[in-house]
Amino acid sequence: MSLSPDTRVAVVTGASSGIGEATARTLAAQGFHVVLGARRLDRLEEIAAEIGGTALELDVTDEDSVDAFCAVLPRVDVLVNNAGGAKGLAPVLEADLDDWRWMWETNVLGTLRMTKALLPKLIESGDGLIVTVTSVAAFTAYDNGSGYTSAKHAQAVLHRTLRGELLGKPVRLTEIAPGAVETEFSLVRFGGDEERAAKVYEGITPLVAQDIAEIVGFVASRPPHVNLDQIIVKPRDQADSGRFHRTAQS
Ligand code: 8X3
Repeated sequence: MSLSPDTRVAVVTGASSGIGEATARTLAAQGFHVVLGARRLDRLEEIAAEIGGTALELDVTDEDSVDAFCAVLPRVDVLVNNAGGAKGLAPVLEADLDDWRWMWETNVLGTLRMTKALLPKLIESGDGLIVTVTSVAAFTAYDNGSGYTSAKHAQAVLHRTLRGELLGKPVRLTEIAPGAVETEFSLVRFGGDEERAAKVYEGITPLVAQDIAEIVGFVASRPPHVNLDQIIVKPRDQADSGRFHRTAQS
């Protein structure tokens, strides 16, 4: 990857759709060279071509994949830890260990792997920024959601810990905790069941990926001394995880 030395580089994980894709587009429009990482390379390449970025295959659950991805980055100014998600909705008694493993691998260890690998470059940039997309599930526990809520709590605590550990270093840290955003999130959670996924957003006006991307863009365009620590963002129709005002559907 050959870039002019003053080109600022933003890395976005999970960039092939949803919040990741919208964030990649927003940061590119702000002048960053965006490196998009995800497993679906075809889709990633299309987006990268449209925004003048670079598409690189990335599986945040795989150490070798993370190493290969990070090795080719000449510099990193912004890291957006967006890869992750939920699988299943089950009481603890019926917890599916494979679903838990997937959620902890993607949300928690994925964020750890990427952050660990890129911290030296973020520090070296002189004004690094790490944005971690957690969830309202990082603040509450809800019935049948323990795999996801525990993973999001852990991911958030990892991110929040860095705020203290990096004091004195030129790196800012922002946690964005969205509520209901209509993306592939629920489709993944319910194993591709479109009807069940659509019900999550029925009768409400959910957030869309662009709403979150614009917040990342705002955060990334603040001057170096301004650190937005935590941003919780929900649809007006949502008071908390699982607590919505829904209008009746005809
Ligand atoms: C997902 C948030 O409110 O849709 O991260 O469960 S919510």
